[in-house]
This record gives sequence, C-alpha cells and structure tokens, in this order.
Amino acid sequence: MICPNENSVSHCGYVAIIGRPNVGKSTLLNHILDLKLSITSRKPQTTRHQILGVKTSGHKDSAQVQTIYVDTPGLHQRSGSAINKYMNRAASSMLSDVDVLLFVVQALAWTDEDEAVLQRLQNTVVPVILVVNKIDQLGDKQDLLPFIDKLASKMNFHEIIPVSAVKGNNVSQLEASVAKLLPEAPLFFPEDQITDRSMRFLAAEIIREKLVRELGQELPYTSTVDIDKYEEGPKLTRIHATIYVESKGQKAIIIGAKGGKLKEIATRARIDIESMINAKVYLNLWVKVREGWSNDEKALRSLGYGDD
Ligand SMILES: Nc1nc2c(ncn2[C@@H]2O[C@H](COP(=O)(O)OP(=O)(O)OP(=O)(O)O)[C@@H](O)[C@H]2O)c(=O)[nH]1
Ligand SMILES: [Mg+2]
Repeated sequence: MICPNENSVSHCGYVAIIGRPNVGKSTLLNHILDLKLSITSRKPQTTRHQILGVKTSGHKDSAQVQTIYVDTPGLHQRSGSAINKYMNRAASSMLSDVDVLLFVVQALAWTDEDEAVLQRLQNTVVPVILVVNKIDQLGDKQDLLPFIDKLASKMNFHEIIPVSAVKGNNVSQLEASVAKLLPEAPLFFPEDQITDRSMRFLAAEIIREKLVRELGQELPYTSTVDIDKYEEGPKLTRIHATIYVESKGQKAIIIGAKGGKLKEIATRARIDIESMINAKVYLNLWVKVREGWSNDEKALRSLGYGDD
C-alpha cells in the first residue's frame, strides 16, 4: 500500500511586499519571478496598482510551494490627491490579509517614511521579515551591522535579511525563509500562472514605465495610460493606447520635438511587449489632455484606478 507521503502536502500563501516608494519592491519581485512583471524606475511612486506575482516550485508528486507575492505602491505621506489616496489604500489594504509581510527598506537610508510604515506594522500579528535592500551600493559592508542593530531594536522582526534585488544576493535565502512561513494549503493558482493581471493591463504598465524612464523628472506625475484596443491576430497583436495628461504643456513634453519623444517611448514599449507576449506587436500611441483626472474619483475609476 502506498502511504500518503507527508512531503506531498502543498504549501501556499500570500506575501505582501511593502515599504516606502523607491526602495526596490518591484525590482525584488521581478528578480524572484525572473521576469519583468512589475514596472520599475528611479522615480518614486512608480507602482500604482497592486499586482500579484505567483511563483510555484516543486513537483505535483512531491511538496509543492506556491508563493503569491503582492507588489504594492510605496506607502507615502503625501496623500492629498485622489490618486495618492488610491495608492496608499492599495498598499495598506494588504497588511492584515496575508501570511507574510516583507518590509523592504534601503540599506543605510532610514527615513521618516520608513518610520511611518513601521508604525503601521506595530500591531500586526503577521510575521514581518525586514528586507534590507541595495546592499550592492555599500562601500563598506561593516556599516550594515549598526544599521541592522538599530532596526532590530524597533520591532520584533521575524528575520532581517540583507539583499540586493538587482544583483540577486541573498534573494534565494529570502525565498526559503518565506516558504517556511506559508501554511499548508492547496495551490490557489494553476502552476503555470504568473500573475492575476491581463496582458492588456501589463501592456499599459510597460508603456507607463517607458514614459517614466524617458522623461524622468520632466514627466508630469499626473499621466496615465489607457488601452483602447488590444487585438490578437495570427501574425500581429494590435494595440491602441492613449496617454492621458492634465495640460497642453504636458502633452507637448511627451510628444517632443517633431514627435521624437513619443516615437522613442512607443518603440521601447513595443519591444518589451513583444518579448513579454512572444509575438509581433503594432503599437499606436496617442496623447490626450483630460484635465484634473488625477483628483477626480470618477475619472480615476474610468482609467482603471478602481478599488482592486
Ligand atoms: N543598486 C541597487 N539599486 C536597486 C536595487 N533594487 C532596486 N534598485 C533601484 O531602485 C530604483 C527603484 O526601484 P523600484 O523597484 O522601482 O522601487 P519600488 O520600491 O518598487 O518603488 P515604488 O513602486 O515607487 O514604490 C530603481 O532605479 C531600481 O533599479 C538594488 O538592489 N541595488
Ligand atoms: Mg514598485
């Protein structure tokens, strides 16, 4: 008789990646998934929506582990406008509904915004792993110890793990620590599913990433991307998208001299979308002015910023 082997029990759970803007949360998720799923940039507040990244390891006949990571917008204190409130809501709705929290901070760069995130975690019953990121930037690794000591005294972290999300240092140790905290449960997602988001959503995000990266500080924070048409053909996927901004001046910046900027953004986005879906893409990008969208709840919902 074949006894059920205890190794065949699967583990599955949710892990939220939280922290202030720009500490490397999305970069960490992408490294774990070995895929550019969540957009990243040097500019704070790049991530606007919650996005799930699912990683399944092990084989059906043995112990399978499915870790459902939730990348969140950076928690920040400038929460005046409707979009800022939406982003904080998307980040904090996760805090009590998950099995593990990864609190990401930047090595040697503790700020008031980190302190504010820490305050929100004080009463949580969910285990919190403190992830000290960007250790590749340190001149002298010895500087890390006093920094870690200081943070360890602030809260009872389940573990403190220094990593480099860009280079991958210690990321597999982090994944192993997370796996130990997941409950026994059947897999929630099919093993080949990587995200809960549609290609339509991911295409809009890729375009927004190119906007942020091409325009940097020039970019009006208040721009967003809406996919008007997404048609998969046998040879070509046709995508029509509109970039919404809040003024004519912003529109001119994005279009650039003789349309050069917009062309560059479209080309870069097309290349990334093609590699993501493994098919040829025709991408048509428009820029339109829609005044006050970022502070208008109704306009926000129509542009995809509804409660996730
Ligand atoms: N040197 C170094 N840079 C990193 C590392 N991780 C992330 N970065 C950089 O930090 C910047 C911010 O990274 P993101 O992953 O977009 O940060 P985030 O926390 O998701 O930011 P928001 O979505 O705005 O909250 C990018 O320029 C990354 O390349 C790291 O381990 N080392
Ligand atoms: Mg992010």
